[in-house]
Amino acid sequence: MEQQKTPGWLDWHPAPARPSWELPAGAVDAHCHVFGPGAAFPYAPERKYTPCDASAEQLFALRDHLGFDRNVIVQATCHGADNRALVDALRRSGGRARGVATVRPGVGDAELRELHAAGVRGVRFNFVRRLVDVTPPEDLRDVVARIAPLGWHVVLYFEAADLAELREFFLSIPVPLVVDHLGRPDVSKDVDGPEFGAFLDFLRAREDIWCKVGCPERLSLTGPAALDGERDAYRDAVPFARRVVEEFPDRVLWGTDWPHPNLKDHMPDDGLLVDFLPHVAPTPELRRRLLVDNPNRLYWPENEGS
Ligand code: 0GY
Repeated sequence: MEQQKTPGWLDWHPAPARPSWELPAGAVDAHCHVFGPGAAFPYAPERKYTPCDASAEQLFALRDHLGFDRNVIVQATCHGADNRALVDALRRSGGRARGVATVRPGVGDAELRELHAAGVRGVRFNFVRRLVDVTPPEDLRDVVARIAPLGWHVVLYFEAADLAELREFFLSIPVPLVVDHLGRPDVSKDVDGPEFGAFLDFLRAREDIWCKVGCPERLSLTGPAALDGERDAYRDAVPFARRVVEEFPDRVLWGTDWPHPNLKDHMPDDGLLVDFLPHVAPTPELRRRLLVDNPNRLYWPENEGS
């Protein structure tokens, strides 16, 4: 049976611009998703939204159009812990995509080995209540114990206001951590204020905490939207991302977040999102680390030094 999209759902941009600058060779889109297609990979019964389809082929066409070499595909909550669409996309990528899965406590070693063989290198723990029923930390510790021997990391999705409560648990996780979307700061607040200061302190607490600095379209309150040729979009989000890139240049990652689940206001042009990047990583050196060196070190370490 066809699954109806959530009312008001915004579909991904059908004709993104080509970026106005050329990405460095080996650039990785380190945060993107596939949705279904629902007819082949039905959305999970426990999902909080039903998206439009966004297939692996469509993701790889965008990759080529924007000038990326590789993708890191993150399991979206609309697929729950059913990683079949993700695994299918990884297998179709010919080694040019790695994945971050969602698994349940008690996941078996055989399933983890199969995910690893497909290219999964991490699991995502989501603390955003509009997206998931949050799993208690003690159950997540069980997952960490199972993935640690595989050399995987944990991707954390949380909102800034929840960091104080979660910080101790996060710092007790004995594998590398990757924070989604700058820890979702409230960008109407001061970049030098206590809330973002607490986030920077968290990043300083361990040298194996990485941070994704994309998604200005989710964080910005002022716009303007990355549409119709706008090359100076989302100005209010810039200082937050730039602060992290400049202090932690060797552990930042960037991704398009295509196909942009749950945007309410507008659907950005992905080419213009790439054009936004030099605002947060202003030099070619910073951009090379952000787009090439860092994601390759984390997701394709076997290529290091080759
Ligand atoms: C993102 C952000 C969101 C959704 C998901 O897995 C998801 O459903 O990640 C969101 O709604 O903020 O990273 O795509």
